[in-house]
Amino acid sequence: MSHRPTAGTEAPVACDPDVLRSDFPILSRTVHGRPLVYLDNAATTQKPVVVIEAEADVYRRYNANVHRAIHTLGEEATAAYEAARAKIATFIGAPDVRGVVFVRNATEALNLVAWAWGRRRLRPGDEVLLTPMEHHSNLVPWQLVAAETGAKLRFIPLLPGGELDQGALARDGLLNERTRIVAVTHASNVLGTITRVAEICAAARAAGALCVVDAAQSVPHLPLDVTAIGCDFLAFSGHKMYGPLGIGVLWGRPERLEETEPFFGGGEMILRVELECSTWNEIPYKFEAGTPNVAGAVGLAAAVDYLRACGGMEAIAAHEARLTAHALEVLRDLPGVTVYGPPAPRAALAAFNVAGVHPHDLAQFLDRDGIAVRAGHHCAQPLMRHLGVVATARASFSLYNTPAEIDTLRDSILRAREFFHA
Ligand code: 7TS
Repeated sequence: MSHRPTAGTEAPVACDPDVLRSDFPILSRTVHGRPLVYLDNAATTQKPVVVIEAEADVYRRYNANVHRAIHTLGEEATAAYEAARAKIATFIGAPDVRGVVFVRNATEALNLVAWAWGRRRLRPGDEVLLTPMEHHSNLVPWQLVAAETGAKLRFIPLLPGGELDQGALARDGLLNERTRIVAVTHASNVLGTITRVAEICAAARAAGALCVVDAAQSVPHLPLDVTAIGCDFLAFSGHKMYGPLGIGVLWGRPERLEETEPFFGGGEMILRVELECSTWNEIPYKFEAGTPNVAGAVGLAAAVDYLRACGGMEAIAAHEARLTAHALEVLRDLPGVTVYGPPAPRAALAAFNVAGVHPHDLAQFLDRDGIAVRAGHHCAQPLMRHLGVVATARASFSLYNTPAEIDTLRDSILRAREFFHA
């Protein structure tokens, strides 16, 4: 009997990487003659065969444009696309499927909010509250919109250990009558800091501000419920949660989406078009101009099924918490290694530096051993400056990683230290 979970399996299985690994064809390849140790999951995760097949199946059996065709293929494609939307709504605890807008990725979702809501509504003197640990995709769009509108960016400070100083919201008057938007990451892609977003959203709402959550690093790893969080908008990418590249989600509270103007104009987002003006389709279609990534959405729905079949997000989070604890212990024990970020609870990643070895050199050395980590500024340059470094290495984990892989990483780092005479 196969222990491999299949999409839609009713009885959940525990998240056991030794069993699940065989669902990921890429994990059996070698790199430079070594078994691949893939520890760059915060950049993108690998895809289980059920996701690859679900996407291919669209092209094999029912590829057609959606919401346009009367023919059978068109109807099947539309049904699968809308079923994917409903599945994702359930997965993130959204009571109303109309809140799920398909986009390309978290970056597009955040830009949509910044441009379509922010640019239209922000006025000179209004404030947008962010954190210094935002990924550039939840920072640069707000900089652009602030420059256009005269709004001001302010930042919730970090504590020395890497936690967010949420007390500063009230204590330092950061959240005040001028605050229109609070946009924060749920989980930092560098520090691993988990933000207490429900608390921030409650405070933002009480102050009359909108709350935007960048959930790119939390949706793939933690149980998450938009209703419990109480945000207005939430953004994430399919490719970081075992789904295809090029599909992502903006979830919006339906009343917020209703009041938001479209971002792109084009096919399917309209109700009626005159030569001089148009009216808009209902949400979420108002935000889905042009032919969408149908196969991507269907693949993402298969990824959601797969996460459930792997035991669900509680089991996955527990497995990844054990892995992260092991990694932190192992890395902190190594001579000359600095690990960044707070203690648990934290996201399933560890950014670190090895004294005397540039992170790019380290990543290249590790790659020769078949180990994939990321090195660089992780699209968080202000955070690098805050940490006083130009770059770090980062190992990031997922449901298919094992403690043995972290031990392989440790051994390779030790060899790198010798090689570089560090
Ligand atoms: N927000 C966070 C917190 C992220 O970590 C990332 C990507 C994004 C937004 C943007 O996601 P995208 O899918 O739109 O590109 N983070 C990373 C990373 O840490 N390494 O590569 C991409």
